Amino acid sequence: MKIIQSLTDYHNEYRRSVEQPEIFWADIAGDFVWKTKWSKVLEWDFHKPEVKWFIDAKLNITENCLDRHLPQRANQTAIIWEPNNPRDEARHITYAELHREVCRVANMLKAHGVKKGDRVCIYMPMIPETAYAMLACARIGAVHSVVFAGFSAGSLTDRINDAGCNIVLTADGAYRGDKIINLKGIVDEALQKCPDVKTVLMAERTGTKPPMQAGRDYYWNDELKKVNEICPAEETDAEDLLFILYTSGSTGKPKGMVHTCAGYMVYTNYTFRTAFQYREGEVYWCTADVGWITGHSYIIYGPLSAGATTLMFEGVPSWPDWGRFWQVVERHRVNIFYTAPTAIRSLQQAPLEFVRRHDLSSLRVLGSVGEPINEEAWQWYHKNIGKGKCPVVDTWWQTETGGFMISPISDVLPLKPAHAGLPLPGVQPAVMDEQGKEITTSPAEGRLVIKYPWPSMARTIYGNHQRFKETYFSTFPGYYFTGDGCRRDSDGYYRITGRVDDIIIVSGHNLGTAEIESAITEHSSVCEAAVVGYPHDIKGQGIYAFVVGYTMPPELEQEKLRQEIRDTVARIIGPIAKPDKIQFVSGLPKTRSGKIMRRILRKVAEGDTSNLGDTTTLLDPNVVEEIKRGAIG
Ligand code: 7RM
Repeated sequence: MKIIQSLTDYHNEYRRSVEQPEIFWADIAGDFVWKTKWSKVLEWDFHKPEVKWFIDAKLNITENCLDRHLPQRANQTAIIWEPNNPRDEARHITYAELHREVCRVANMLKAHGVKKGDRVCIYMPMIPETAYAMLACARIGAVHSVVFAGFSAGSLTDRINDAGCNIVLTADGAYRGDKIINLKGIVDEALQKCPDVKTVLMAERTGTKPPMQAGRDYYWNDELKKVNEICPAEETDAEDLLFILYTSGSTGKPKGMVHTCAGYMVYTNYTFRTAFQYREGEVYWCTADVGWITGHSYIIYGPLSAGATTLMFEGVPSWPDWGRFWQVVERHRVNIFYTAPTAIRSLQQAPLEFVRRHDLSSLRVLGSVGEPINEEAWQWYHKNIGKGKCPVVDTWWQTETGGFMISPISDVLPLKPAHAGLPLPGVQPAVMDEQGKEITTSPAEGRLVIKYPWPSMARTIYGNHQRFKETYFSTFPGYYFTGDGCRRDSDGYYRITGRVDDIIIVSGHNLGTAEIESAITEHSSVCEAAVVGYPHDIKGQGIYAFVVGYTMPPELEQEKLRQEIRDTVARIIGPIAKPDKIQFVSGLPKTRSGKIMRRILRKVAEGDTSNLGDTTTLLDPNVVEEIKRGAIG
């Protein structure tokens, strides 16, 4: 494969990828280990929708992440694991060790009856066992469904049942700064409503000795002792499921996005190497949790398939103090550092002394992901962390896209602060106007769609292809709709402006407002709720809830009720979804047909009530006055 090294390379490669996409991707795919090559590169139809890449090819992704590296890099570090507590020692796991551990865990799964195609739920902290677990599933052709360990028991129940998992991998507890989270306790609670789960394998991290249910729960290390370390890689089809990963929807329950083996492997590898210009021997650190797509694609699969050294960090940026990230960069001589704008903004608030104290001279590239990065944060990051020398690679992509779509290419494409930039080769974005027509001139502003398939796109929503079609392929028939708005300038650079649907991004986490509303109404005093996002200095967006009680709570009881509502949401979804602001109202602004006018609520939440637009279609315009009066600033 050709790695782009100049602006000319980029333009040539981009042109080739659009004019001859199949040849372009076949070239790139040629560098991997296949058990059988493809008979055809691509079949697609965005109307059905159906997309297949590398048809009839057989492979195992772990052979590409592990076995093929052994001849040259058995003793190179594959994973640097930095524990939560800076006083504890980091671990360096070589490719040989990683290979061995993955094979052992794979054999342990087999011993517990896991077969090709089975779904395995992984609810684990940021420890090496979690990486082994994901790769072990892939090794035997099982499908992992990683659930972020910050989700509540209820969210875990839903995800386990939706994916039809009958085994859960977990740990006794998780460290997060100075806190211990009782993961096994959450699993126990979740499993009360998961009749199909027969087995729980529990790694020990915190040594908290939670109760174990005989016949169901097993200690990871005991089970591991019973198996050997030889595990041939199962042959999977290019289009077999590699994993399911849930993401919030603008309505209804979270969607289990399905990713398949070959296209995902080829694309995450290509984009990792291209956007960051990864160089042999470099240390790369992505601060995401493996429970999100960023962790899947750019802590595990992309870097490992590229033979990189990837750092996995168990801790948080703020503990023991705000210098923790920079201490890790210094300690491991990190060359590529990839984080989220929300983290950058909170680090920016801490005294600069925390940055200055550490030697950051190893840094070569900085990355950003998860939400639009505001210009101020971009400048701070570039100046204080990158010392003005490191390009900021602002990667725009989604759980659904599997890998980077629009992104700067380190040192190759001229940077524009706060712009994701140009599409990577193979990606054909377009901007649609209000009427659903493509705007072919620049500058342009509208909704961002993708016109042509790329290898790592999600293939469906697990168990609900109809919803997949409705969510992504119906707004603009024949196009993949991203749900994002964007602007394209006269140089063709894209700037993503944010979601245009009812998804809000809070500290880089996608949350469906409908899901939060439904959690709030679980509180016995709440009759109805509407949730919108509002600009928040650190989190990007904050959560503003308008709540209608069965009776209006008296002033003195409101704070207590707010706390109860927050607790309810934390219990049902997880602490990340707790509303920042809760305003009690006697009614919501609704149209005559009963639709909540969110536009008005958004304005109120943003603190801009000067012009609420047309309110004449409201059933009861008086509620607007009341809402304006009670707005929480
Ligand atoms: C990777 C990830 C997807 C949504 C997406 C956007 C927003 C992500 C950027 C961004 C502007 C970016 N997957 N988003 N990256 N917006 N610039 N560089 O975050 O499924 O969790 O979220 O995140 O709105 O649609 S995700």
